[in-house]
Amino acid sequence: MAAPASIVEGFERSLRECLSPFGFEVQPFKVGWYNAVLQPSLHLSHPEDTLAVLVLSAPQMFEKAFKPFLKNREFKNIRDPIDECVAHYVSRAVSQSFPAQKVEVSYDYEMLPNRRPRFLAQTAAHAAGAAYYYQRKDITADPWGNKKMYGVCMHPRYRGWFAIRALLVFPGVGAEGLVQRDPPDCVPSQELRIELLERFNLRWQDWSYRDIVPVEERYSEEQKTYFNTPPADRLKLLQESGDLQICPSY
Ligand code: B12
Repeated sequence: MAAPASIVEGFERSLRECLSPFGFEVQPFKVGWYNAVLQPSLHLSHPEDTLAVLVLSAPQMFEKAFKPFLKNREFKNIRDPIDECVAHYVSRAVSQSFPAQKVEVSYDYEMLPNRRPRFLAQTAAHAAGAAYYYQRKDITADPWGNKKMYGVCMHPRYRGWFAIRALLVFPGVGAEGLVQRDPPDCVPSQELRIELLERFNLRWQDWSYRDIVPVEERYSEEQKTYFNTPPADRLKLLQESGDLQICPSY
């Protein structure tokens, strides 16, 4: 069913109002834009005009959402604290904004039974116009031979200092009024694209791929320390900094 442009704008506005104070960005798009670049086995099984919204985390998410989320909370069966935090804010935004609307929510870390991701976050970011996805095939003469080189998205403001967190699909809501725009190409030269893919694949731990071009905002030192800590030690780090109380039964 085609929804008037004002309804789609209203959906986007309510989500933005719920999520942007916590350091998230939302970007609406049509399922068909995503499906158009993928083989049928990877398609989202909805009509091409169906409204979808991509949720990204900006650098401030750590301070605005994650740290307050941890305070006064006791964890029992904790998985990944960041994943739990994102799921908390996204599901609350969905239930507050759309109490009577069916919304399918997928997170970046969720896998299907065939071990494929539930959605390809980078392809969605590019198709939605949110962040340019630089792939090996965008480079005319690459120097890598048979080596597997993964692609990387660059955000127009945060460059590499962001993550793609969730996909919302609104079954039955048509978004005919949306117009597809290319994401800004902030790494236009071949030399820089080669350097970007090398940094992302060969030394992503030094963070330098995120700064390949000048950036407005980065992760704080505290956030970098958190992500530099092996996942198994992160709970201990949060406890030591006083940000998290662990439930004694854990
Ligand atoms: C599995 C996975 C990994 C695996 C494998 C990586 C891979 N790309 O396959 C491993 C463990 C190695 C990994 C590592 C990392 N990862 Co990882 N990973 C993922 C995950 C969960 C799925 C990626 C995947 O399987 N893709 C499947 C492959 C086949 O897709 P593809 O290569 O893009 O191919 C498709 C496109 O080419 C498309 N296509 C074809 N033609 C066209 C044309 C156009 C125009 C477009 C847009 C698309 C398109 O069709 C192909 C499929 O048929 C995603 C989250 C997600 N849900 O997507 C995060 C993700 C890609 N990882 C991410 C990151 C940051 C990392 C790490 C830096 C570690 C970290 N988390 O900090 C490292 C860096 C890589 C490295 N050097 O090791 C980020 C990337 C963010 C960004 N700016 O791009 C993501 C998006 C997670 C997130 N929450 O933001 N990762």
